[in-house]
Amino acid sequence: MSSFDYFTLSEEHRMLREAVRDLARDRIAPHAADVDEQARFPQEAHDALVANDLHAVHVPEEFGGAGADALASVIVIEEVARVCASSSLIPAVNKLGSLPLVLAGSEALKKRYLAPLAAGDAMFSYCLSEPGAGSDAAGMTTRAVRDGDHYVLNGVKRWITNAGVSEYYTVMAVTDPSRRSGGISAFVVEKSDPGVTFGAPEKKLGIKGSPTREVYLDNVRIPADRMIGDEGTGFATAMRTLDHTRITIAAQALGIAQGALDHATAYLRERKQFGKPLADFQGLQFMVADMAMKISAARALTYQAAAASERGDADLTYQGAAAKCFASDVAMEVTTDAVQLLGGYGYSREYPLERMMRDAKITQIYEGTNQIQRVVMSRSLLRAADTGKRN
Ligand code: COS
Repeated sequence: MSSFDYFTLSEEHRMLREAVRDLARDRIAPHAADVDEQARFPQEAHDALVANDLHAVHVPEEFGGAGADALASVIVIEEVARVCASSSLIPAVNKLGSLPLVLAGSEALKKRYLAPLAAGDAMFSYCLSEPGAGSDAAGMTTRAVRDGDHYVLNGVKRWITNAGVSEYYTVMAVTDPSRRSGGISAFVVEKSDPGVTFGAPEKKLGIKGSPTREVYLDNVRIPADRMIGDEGTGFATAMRTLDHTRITIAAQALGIAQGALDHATAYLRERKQFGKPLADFQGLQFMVADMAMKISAARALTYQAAAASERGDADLTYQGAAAKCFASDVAMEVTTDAVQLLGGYGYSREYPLERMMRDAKITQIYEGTNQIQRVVMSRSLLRAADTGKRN
């Protein structure tokens, strides 16, 4: 990393980066290959992140958290993803799952659920997608029916990251089927609530250390005060959450890409062919130059979006989508090129590049496919043009 990359970072952010980088190198990287190979939860990373208060830095101080800003979350996720993408989903999904609460929950609900998260006693997952509702999130069918002081939830949520490991779940469900997005509400569901069960772990191409399962809600009866915000506001809360957390996926993509570039440049300096290091071949020099240039652009966009998230800028929807879309495309390109640069060694599971390439792919898909990001960006831009203001 050049000094230019530090240009906009405060002393505090720079120190955070150094601390996470050291932790990732010493406590997370040594297990990354095994976590992937065994498709097992990265418990060592979890424990190291919790011990150093890096598992959910976004939780406000009043609820026992570090109260760190959006750029701090980005830095943590980027540095962890640089060595192990699966492990970076611990801080990323803790933020995704709990942000609806931070944005729209009652004080009582926040106190009850954010404190255990901040203490490292519980993780949070986010349940929006369903078997029949992926990109069309408002097409969900999970129902929440009021029954006195309770709601009764029934349905299936799919592709839920860290399901089964997390204690808490933010669940979006239909409370008024006569309306589309305006009939959706958000709830906190606990793993121990009777009627909550989990499917078998999905067999995935990458991020194998991060468990992805279905969540089954079978007559799950929860107190009505577990609703996040007012009835009918759940979809807007879910979308507002994604505006902030798509930036964490950009950070993850950025970290994966940087990790791949680091390995590739080290390899080019060491590996000799035709009597000289690969680093002396101009064709390969141009490849690493392009990779680094794209990473620098992705980092600038991601950090800028983090600043927009922190300030709550009017164009955050656009910025979050742009950062996620661009950085994830960069991660896919850079990791593919890194595999190419290492040749057979890039393709071998003895080396980390093929894992990074597999891990990069998901960043173009989750928290909204990159096609959906383009829908989000263009709507935001064209709506702004309609009303004559920049949105
Ligand atoms: N912030 C606040 N409110 C928002 C919002 C945002 N970013 N985006 C949408 N809304 C509100 C809209 O204002 C609208 O409210 P009104 O009906 O009161 O005007 C409502 O939500 C519905 O919005 P819209 O009409 O745009 O919804 P669509 O069904 O057309 O869907 C997309 C919009 C496609 C953008 C949305 O479904 C989406 O993001 N899909 C991808 C979901 C996703 O990322 N899934 C990954 C799972 S999480 S790992």
